[in-house]
Amino acid sequence: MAVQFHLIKTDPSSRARRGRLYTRHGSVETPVFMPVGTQASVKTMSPHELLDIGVEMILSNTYHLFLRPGHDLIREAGGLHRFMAWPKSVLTDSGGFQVFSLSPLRRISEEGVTFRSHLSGETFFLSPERATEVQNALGADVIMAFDECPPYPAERSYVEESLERTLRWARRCQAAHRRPEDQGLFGIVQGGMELDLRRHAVESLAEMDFPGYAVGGLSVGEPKEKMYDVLEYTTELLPVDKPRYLMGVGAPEDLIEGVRRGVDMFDCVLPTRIARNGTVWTRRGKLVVRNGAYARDYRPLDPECSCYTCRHFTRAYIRHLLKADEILGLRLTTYHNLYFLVHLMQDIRRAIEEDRFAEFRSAFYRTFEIRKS
Ligand code: PRF
Ligand code: ZN
Repeated sequence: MAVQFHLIKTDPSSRARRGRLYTRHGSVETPVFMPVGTQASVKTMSPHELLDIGVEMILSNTYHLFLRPGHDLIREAGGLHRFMAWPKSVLTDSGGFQVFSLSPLRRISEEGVTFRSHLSGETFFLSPERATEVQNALGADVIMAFDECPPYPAERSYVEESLERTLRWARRCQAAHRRPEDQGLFGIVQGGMELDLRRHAVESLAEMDFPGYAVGGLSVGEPKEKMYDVLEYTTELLPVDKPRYLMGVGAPEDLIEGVRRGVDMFDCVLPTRIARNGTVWTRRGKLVVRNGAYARDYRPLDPECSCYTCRHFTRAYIRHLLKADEILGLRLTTYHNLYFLVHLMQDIRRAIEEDRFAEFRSAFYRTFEIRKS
């Protein structure tokens, strides 16, 4: 079996779960946050640094690696793990979502998606079979079904039509999968904000018996309360013995709300992307270290953080690096943000183990200020 999931315990006061995912590249403690390495690199971080932070699994993208350097090259190099010298687990997203968010021109049919590369302008085609073949060549431990994520808002009739196609595509991915013994193929629940369609998606995918299930189509511009409601409804219906993965969600408060609703895995570009804009998370909320207010602030980014960045450098120094376009500035903020999320998940896991997740959540909100950005 490619991936196995063990549910260790469930929190008595919420739907939070403590588990462990086993892959060919080791075990992953869940709930887990997976940093994003879109182009076979977590921007600015070496594998050594990721290991030092405590990262156990990363995400990479089929869309980008298919276009450059190409999956044949990565297979020839010995697969994605060896190519990028990452010894732990990897998950690849299937490309459907990236085609829709990045490609300047795309046409969708029953067969698949024709699109223009955002790099060269050349025309390419991805289908369930093609996306699965590419992911088989890349060799990630977990691979994703090829899906369509409808925009928000969308007409119910479109969401319905799109979901039926995504469900047919899920079956085609399963049929095309050539490495079920060492790669786990996860199904993706779509259905927009329509609860009955979400139920239909879960029931259809559960029948296909995937080793894990992702909740897609959320965090696409809908209000947070709506996302939480649709997520809660969806996770309630998913098989309890399989891992649940909430795609593309990673703000600290969303990790807590996702875990509370039974999510085991998350990924998001947010920590690494905002870090490169000079924004970091602290126990008190967001801090824009690029701001003039920190020019003479000789405290660490987060005085309560014990990461390498916070043990050695001041806000004033990091601000200077960012203003002077020194690469080290990007590296130090990225390191801190990833450490912050990875350790938030460690704290969440311990709280679940000790039956105090509800208290942990309340304590988090007492100090973490959420502002509209
Ligand atoms: N589908 C896929 N990847 C995704 C999403 C999705 O719906 C999302 C939505 N938040 C992020 N990444 N395949
Ligand atoms: Zn820190």
